[in-house]
Amino acid sequence: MEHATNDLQTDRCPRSIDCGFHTSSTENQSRLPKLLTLLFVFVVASSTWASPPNVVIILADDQSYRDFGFMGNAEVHTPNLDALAKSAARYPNGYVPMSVCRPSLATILTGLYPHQHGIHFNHPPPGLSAMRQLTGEQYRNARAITDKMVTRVPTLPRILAKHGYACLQTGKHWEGDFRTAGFTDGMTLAKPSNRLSPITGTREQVNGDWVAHGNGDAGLVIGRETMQPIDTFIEQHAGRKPFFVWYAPFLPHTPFDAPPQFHLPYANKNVPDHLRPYYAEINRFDATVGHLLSSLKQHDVDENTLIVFAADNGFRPDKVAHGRHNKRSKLSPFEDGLRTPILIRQLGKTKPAEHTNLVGTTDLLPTILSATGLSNEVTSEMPGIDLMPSARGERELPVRPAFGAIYPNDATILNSPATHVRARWIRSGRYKLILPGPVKSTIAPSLFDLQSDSLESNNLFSRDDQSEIVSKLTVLLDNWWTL
Ligand SMILES: [Ca+2]
Repeated sequence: MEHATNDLQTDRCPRSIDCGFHTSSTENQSRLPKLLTLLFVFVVASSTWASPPNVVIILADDQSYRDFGFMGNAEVHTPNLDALAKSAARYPNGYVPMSVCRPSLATILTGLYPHQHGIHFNHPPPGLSAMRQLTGEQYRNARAITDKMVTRVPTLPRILAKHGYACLQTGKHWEGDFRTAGFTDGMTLAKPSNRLSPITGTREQVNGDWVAHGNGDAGLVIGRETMQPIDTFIEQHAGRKPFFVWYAPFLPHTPFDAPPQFHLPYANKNVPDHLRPYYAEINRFDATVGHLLSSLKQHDVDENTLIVFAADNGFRPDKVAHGRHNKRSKLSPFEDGLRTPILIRQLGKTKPAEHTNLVGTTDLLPTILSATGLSNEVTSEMPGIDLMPSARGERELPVRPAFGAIYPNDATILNSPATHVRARWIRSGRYKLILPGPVKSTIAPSLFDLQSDSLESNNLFSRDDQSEIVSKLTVLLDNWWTL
């Protein structure tokens, strides 16, 4: 783990209080006048009570909304996530705007839709296949151009760091070095790691040069091989300085190589073969969530830590090629790609309850800034809302549609999201409309009634009796973003 040289060194805790915390003892206190002791206790207690919460974002990488125990899946083994959900404000109808890693993660970092932050692709021009022909230096340069896009807009870690938070990046991170997005500490360095592997994000070009694929390089071992950087970071800052942990492990993402113990819960269950490796990887991810929550408890910060959970996009294995996503999940406009449960928990503040109105990952940044007392950093460009009033049980969620757009994995040119769009989608209430174009694709104009057809198998788009709904949703979609 590296530490940014421009890290804010200032401790938010006033020096006098900080000294008191670390040097006070029963013997010393007994020599103090009683009034001074009481004053001291009062000041320390007030400081502890008023200290801003730590923030931990836990992100599943490639997991369908329906592959969690708490979302009703009786086969998949997710005891730690289920326990977290039970104690959290639960939003089962959450959406990401685009069903692939980089644009979705950039939305969580910025609170903006991909057409706003501009990072609507995983790979910059000329695209991944063509980039494999480049030398290592050429590849690095091609990626570096888009690494800088995230510096053009406010980001959650940059805002939190400005207000005195230590901000740790681990796992998936597509925006180059962790410092680019504003983290003060991190694992991803935008350079090849020490071995070739998907789980080090390091691969070999056609000419033999090693390159960082771009999805997190050395940071991708978090969860898969170690949790030490997070444990060390929590230990370093717990009770001393507010901290933010970005935990976005390369899990349950392929490669599906979970050790045997993560297959055991499925040994006697009737799980289809194509789901078993994926379910084992989910169990493995779940165990790391348990580790992280235990670490917070062990350092006595679980009470003053806001935990936010979501998936960056959905995934469901192809029935033949088990390591590949099927056509209706990742990169698609269907529920298995776009929908995710969202969990929000701050013990003593939020209430365990389910909120079924639609929410999105665009809401996470305003929510976290609200919980940390920094709502004044929310800009008028950010479309999301603060979910904390609903999470605290103070207010019902407003009824809103969810929107997004589907783009190809590769960008052909930069700063032109509209020319890449394969389809736009809207969910409003029980209905979902998908409108293809302008880029030619196999996506058909579609209208689904998700209340009666959760698997989106019955396309109502051409039915005469549905034309009014299609018109209404088209207007809403055009008002959201006209191409
Ligand atoms: Ca992903």
